[in-house]
Amino acid sequence: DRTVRLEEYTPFPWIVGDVSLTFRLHPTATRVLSRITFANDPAAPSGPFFLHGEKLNLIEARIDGVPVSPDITAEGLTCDVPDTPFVFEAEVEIDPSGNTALDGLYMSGGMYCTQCEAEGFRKITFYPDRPDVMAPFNVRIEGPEDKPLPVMLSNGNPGAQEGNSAEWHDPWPKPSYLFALVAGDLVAKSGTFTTASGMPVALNVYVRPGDEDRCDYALDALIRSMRWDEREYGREYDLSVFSIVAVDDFNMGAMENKGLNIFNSKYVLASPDTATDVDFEMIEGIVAHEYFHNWTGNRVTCRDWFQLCLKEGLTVFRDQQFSGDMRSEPVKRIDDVLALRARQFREDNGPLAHPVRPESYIEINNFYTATVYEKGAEVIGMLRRLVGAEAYRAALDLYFERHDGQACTIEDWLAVFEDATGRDLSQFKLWYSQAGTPRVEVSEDWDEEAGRLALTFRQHTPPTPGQPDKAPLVIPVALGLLDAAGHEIMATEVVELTEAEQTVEIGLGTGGADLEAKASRVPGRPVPSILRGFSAPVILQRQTSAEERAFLLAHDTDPFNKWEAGRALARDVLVRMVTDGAEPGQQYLSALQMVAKDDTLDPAFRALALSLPSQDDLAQAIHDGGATPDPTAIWAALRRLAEEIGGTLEPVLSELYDEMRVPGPYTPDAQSAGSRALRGAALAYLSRVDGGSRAAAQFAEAGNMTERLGALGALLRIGKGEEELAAFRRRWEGDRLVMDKWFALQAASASPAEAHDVAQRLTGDPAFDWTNPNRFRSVIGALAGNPAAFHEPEGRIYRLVTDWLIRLDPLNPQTAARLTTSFETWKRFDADRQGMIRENLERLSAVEGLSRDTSEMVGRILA
Ligand code: DPP
Ligand code: ZN
Repeated sequence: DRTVRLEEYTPFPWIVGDVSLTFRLHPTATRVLSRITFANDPAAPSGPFFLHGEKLNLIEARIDGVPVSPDITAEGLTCDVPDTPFVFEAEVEIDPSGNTALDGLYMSGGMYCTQCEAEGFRKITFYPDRPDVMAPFNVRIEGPEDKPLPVMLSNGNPGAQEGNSAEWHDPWPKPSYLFALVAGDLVAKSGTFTTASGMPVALNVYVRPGDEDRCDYALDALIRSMRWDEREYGREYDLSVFSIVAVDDFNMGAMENKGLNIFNSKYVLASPDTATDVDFEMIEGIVAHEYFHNWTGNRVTCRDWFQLCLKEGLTVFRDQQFSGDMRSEPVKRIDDVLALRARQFREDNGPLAHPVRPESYIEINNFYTATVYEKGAEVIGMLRRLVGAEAYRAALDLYFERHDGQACTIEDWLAVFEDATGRDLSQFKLWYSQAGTPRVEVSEDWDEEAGRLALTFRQHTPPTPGQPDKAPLVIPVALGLLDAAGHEIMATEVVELTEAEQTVEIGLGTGGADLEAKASRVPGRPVPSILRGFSAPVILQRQTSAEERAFLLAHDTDPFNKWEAGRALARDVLVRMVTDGAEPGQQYLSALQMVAKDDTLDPAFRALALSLPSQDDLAQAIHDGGATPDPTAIWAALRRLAEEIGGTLEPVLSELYDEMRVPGPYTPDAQSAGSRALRGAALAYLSRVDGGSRAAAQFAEAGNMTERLGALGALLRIGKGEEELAAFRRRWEGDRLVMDKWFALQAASASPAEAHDVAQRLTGDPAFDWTNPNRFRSVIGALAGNPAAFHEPEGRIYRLVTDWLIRLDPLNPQTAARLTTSFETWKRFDADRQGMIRENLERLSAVEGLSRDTSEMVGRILA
């Protein structure tokens, strides 16, 4: 049993003084020479001297200069060491070319690069590869003799760079997971930044030659992030250089290595012709995220991997704040909630549910999840809402002051808030240990005579694996009140739920209630707007009429709840269409039309209001309602409703389509992107009824990728676009990132009937380079993420996805394991589908030599 448990944490018995590494690069036989000083840590319990190390060929080890013969297992090395401080040296040989797992030192497109989080450093050399061991690093890189490498980088500040070698010194103590090395034929797009205290910083975005003209946006986003962190959090950068490197083969999005961030090229490279508005926005957010880690993650790091949310939840929260500031805050909030529901609620409601701070794991790479990241960010948002913006900032100042240079826990984090605010957070802490999405049921009681509205909240969190019983949580509920004429009579107030059941009284100018309406009103029952801004990551359950939803959609002053009302209307309509064969009602269509036409609303907001709930959302809603969702029926209902909207709203949509055209050269700013999003939404509906004429014309004329891809998607969804697909391919054949879109769009829009053919065609395409994670995800991930295709009734896509996971697992366990989550909702579906899925999961789990990553995931999904 390799289960690692939070309660079993023990500190490392030695203090690492400093670390010197020399890399003699060679594609198949790189030598790594290490020199590490160790001294007993008097504060830690003693234990055997163990260094992690995997797949290392040990050439020689020495202690204080004397050769030693350590015991070596698949996991690391042990040996006898003196009681006094000593120097450990090792020379190991590793094979970067043979490293297909993309973890440790590997090669991507001829360049050397690394990924060490969470436990990749142990594949580079023997080391206490755990985040609570922090040390300054000196690195020397020697290029291959026969083929000098123009660029050789590591963390920190540059030292001597001569001939075929480069030295780097990182003065800031760091854990090994933040180590990075990059070497290859790269070119930089450079800039400078002067910190608030006047320190100049050289900025570089390194890419492969030919990609130089696609770096401007990432560089600009970096500069804005640096400025923002100074202004909003008082955090300055701390080295003379900061670099970002784009790498084509990368398991994750990006990595915050100290001073040398390494990115999946998808999140760096962008030009109007090759990247969409969504790509630009993602690049801005991820550049910011990795930069913000410099303080929340690097200067203050995690004691152990159970504390992952300490850096990730906080850093996601910070990047969300940043993007909200750079763009539209309400639109960003809606986008974040959509993503939270799509990924985290889904996770929380299935076999993979786990707390924001998990208590055990077999493979830590399996816990880089939506729960740790996105729910982790929601928990920070709630904390900020509860203590207020000023106290939040004061607590953060204290956090940095108290814990700079330390490896911390959630207890340290909460203590800072308790000390800064005097608040007791013991009940709030349950958010970190209790899995599952709380349901909050609201009922209301209106007393016309007394002028009082009583809202009764009942909270309940359903059982999750290993946690049958749940305690009540602290839930901040932001509330507002509208009168019957739609005027706001009480602006947003936050009430704190702490009990299983709690009643809040709102007086309408009567005095003595918990909350008071402040403005005068027209007579009649007022309408509450509950959970404004999505003030807590819960499922609000409230019996309301379609009339009231339409009323809130029309009048709510809170943009989130305004959107939410429309979304709920659409969901109700669709659920009834699927389960009772109902027709889309006029009420919904008129409400939608009103929002679409309302030019006082931000186009980006209107685009979101026009979008329909996802297939997956509807499956969950139907399942919650006690029925078995039929994925094909859901797909058909969505198509039917889209046709109805296209037909009924044709005049409005067609006007919008013309009106939202963005003139002039493309710019990725939020306002233009919002107009294009609304125009794209209009086009998608119109294509349902115009035979695709507008989309075909738009495709032919498009001057940017957003419009080109939007048009192509609209065509594919109505079963057209064959010529356009071919033209797109001819134009972009040589461009990996654009070809990923070509693959993904087809996989994502395949209908149940086409799914098998499309899957065969795409996986048989010579350009399906499945060993590249982005390409694998753009085909297999996109098919599995298209519920209509994935669940086609004959189970052929289940089989195909499983076959590909079996093929990928021995090469790249991390990416294979990640994609098993496609199956996490399997218990929602009918017996036939469950049977077919079970068969495939069992087949996967029976594979001989299956990775630890994938077997842990399959085991949990089947449990
Ligand atoms: N620590 C990385 C990140 O989230 C993992 N990919 O930024
Ligand atoms: Zn992160």
